[in-house]
Amino acid sequence: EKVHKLIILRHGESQWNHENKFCGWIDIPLSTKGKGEAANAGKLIHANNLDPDIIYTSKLTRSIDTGLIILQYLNKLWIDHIKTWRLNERHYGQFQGCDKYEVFKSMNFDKEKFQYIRRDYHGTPPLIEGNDPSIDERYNDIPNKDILPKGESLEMVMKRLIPFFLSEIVHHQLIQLDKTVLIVTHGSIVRSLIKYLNKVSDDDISKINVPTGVPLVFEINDLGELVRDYYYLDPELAKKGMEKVKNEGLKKESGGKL
Ligand code: DG2
Repeated sequence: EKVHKLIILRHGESQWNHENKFCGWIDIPLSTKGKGEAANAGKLIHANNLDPDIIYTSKLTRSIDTGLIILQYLNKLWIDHIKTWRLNERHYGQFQGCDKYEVFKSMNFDKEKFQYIRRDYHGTPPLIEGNDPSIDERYNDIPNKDILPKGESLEMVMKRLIPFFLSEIVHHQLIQLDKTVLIVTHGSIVRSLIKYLNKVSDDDISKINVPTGVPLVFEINDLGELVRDYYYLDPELAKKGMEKVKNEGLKKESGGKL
């Protein structure tokens, strides 16, 4: 049986991950730590003899930059690079730019309500009304801007992501062209891809958190199915990162100013 390798990761820590702020479609760069995490991801990919033929990123700098740092490490900056809004982070609506702890506070410290918005399959942030400054000229190639979101649940993310992922990445690049594909994207996109490929239920997906900068590998057959469980290239590091992400916003202390 032919096995196709798909490497997926969330970008390294962004400046706003560091400062505990909801980012979504706002274009915030990597932190210094995030750049280090990206280089480490390159090292892990190289050490595991994985050799991407093509890279997909979102249209956001933190994902693009992580991808380029990895390719630089692999000496493969020359491979094809596709940037698409379909791999953009979940749009966080009116929470974009807000401090996570402040949002938690505005919910009267109701942990369930806060985690519902962050992690439930159906949890939707309040939508942006009127002009959305995070939708700028980088999306000018999209003929009908009305298809772009104003705030999304994970369910909404999957509707705009999975058909593209299946036809373009799985069936075309991985299976038909037999390429090893590297996808550098965001937390909610990695959760969506795990949910889809591993057939995780709507309830169980709320428990899955994705660390920054640790590559996951999916081995896929000619039918587009997983041939074994997906795995993190550094499971220990991934576990630490997941715990950190899970508890974000619940405490006032943070890496930056509030
Ligand atoms: C984070 C996710 O996404 O935040 O939009 O702030 O860093 O992967 O682009 P990133 C954001 P949480 O849902 O984990 O709070």
